[in-house]
Amino acid sequence: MKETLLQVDGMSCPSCIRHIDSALGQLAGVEKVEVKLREGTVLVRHDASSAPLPALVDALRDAGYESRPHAA
Ligand SMILES: [Cu+2]
Repeated sequence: MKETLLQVDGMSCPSCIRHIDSALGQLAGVEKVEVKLREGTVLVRHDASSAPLPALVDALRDAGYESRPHAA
């Protein structure tokens, strides 16, 4: 398992948390999703082989959110 911090654009309200939680949570290989609305970040605990970074980004894009790995 790997932890990836994503910077996600356009998260503005509590329903965004639910959308993002379900978009990522439905992927096989995602174990935990932690949305920080104020920071605009999402911490994802995931299996890097069954749910690699591009799969996370694609799932978020399908849900209407652009994202990228958070700059350290
Ligand atoms: Cu919202």
